[in-house]
Amino acid sequence: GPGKQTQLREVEGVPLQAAIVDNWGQIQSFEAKPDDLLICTYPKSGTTWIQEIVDMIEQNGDVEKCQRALIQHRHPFIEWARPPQPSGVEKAQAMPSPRILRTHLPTRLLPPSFWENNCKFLYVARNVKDCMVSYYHFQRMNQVLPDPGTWEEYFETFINGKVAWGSWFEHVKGWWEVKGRYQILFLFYEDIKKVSEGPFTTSSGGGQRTPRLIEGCISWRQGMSPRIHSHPSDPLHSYPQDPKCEIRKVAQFMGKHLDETVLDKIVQETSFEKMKDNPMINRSTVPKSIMDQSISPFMRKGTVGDWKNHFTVAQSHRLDELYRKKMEGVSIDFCLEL
Ligand code: PPS
Repeated sequence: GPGKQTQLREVEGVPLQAAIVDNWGQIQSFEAKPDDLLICTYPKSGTTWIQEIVDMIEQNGDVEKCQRALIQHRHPFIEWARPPQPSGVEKAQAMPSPRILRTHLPTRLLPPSFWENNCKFLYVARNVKDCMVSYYHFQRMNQVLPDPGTWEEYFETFINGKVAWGSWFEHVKGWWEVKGRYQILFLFYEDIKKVSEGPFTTSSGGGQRTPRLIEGCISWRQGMSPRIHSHPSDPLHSYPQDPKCEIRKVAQFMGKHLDETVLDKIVQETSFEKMKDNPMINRSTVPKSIMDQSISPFMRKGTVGDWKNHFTVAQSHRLDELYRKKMEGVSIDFCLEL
């Protein structure tokens, strides 16, 4: 609530929790290894979801093995710090290779050794409006992040990048721009969501997926689809009508070949409904003094388009304008067929 003792501090203009800033030297000197896979997200963009998908792939669909630890402990969170507990860096150092790690850091704050070692990066982006809504509710319930204030107040804070881990625009843009130079699989929450909702409907039957342009968020999906950057010889090029498409891409990126039955199982086990009831995922063991889930559950709604229940028409237009401005000049090939 409003009594929360939680001030963010800035590193190069990016607000972060104070404990992270206090540990900044250790974070920046983190030694990545060439076989590390780093899960990268802006907060509330599907981190937990992709973590469970990645773990299910890693464990060949063995649900019991995925129950071995709380999800927040399975993949060390690089910048995490809460003394006297071991930091994210220390947890990663104690982990055997090949390691799967995670971060919310924007590209310019990433420990340089990740670039130097040409690590694999798995990035998940989510529509800015839904992301804002999710973050707002998260800050209401999370007692170690600042109180969000009213929705109107939060809107300003968020668009000004004054939330923990900074600007959504800078984050997505930064990771998108390094895409061609590093091993990055760039995914979208909305695409993975299509997966768990079952088979796609086709508009033309001509092998095209239904346009996934999100109404009211004009620039979002245009041109940002990974498909347009693939080469015809790339097995992912055809973008088949396949509900397991995104999960298969992740497996392929991880160098894993899984049977169709295993992929089907992963689709089922990583649905919002399943994950919401999974005590190793839903943060039910986190004390109320850190997350008060009576205010808003960690596994809140898991839908696309909840922003329509929060944004005024004016706010939506303002954000569309801002989106155009902020994302202008980004070297994205616009996908005109959408
Ligand atoms: S965090 O705290 O930054 O790690 O949060 P993160 O996991 O990135 O994002 C939380 C939002 O992702 C939703 N979520 C899911 N959606 C669909 N399917 C599955 N399986 C799933 N798992 C998590 C979660 O509900 C949060 O979104 P909102 O909109 O708040 O419900």
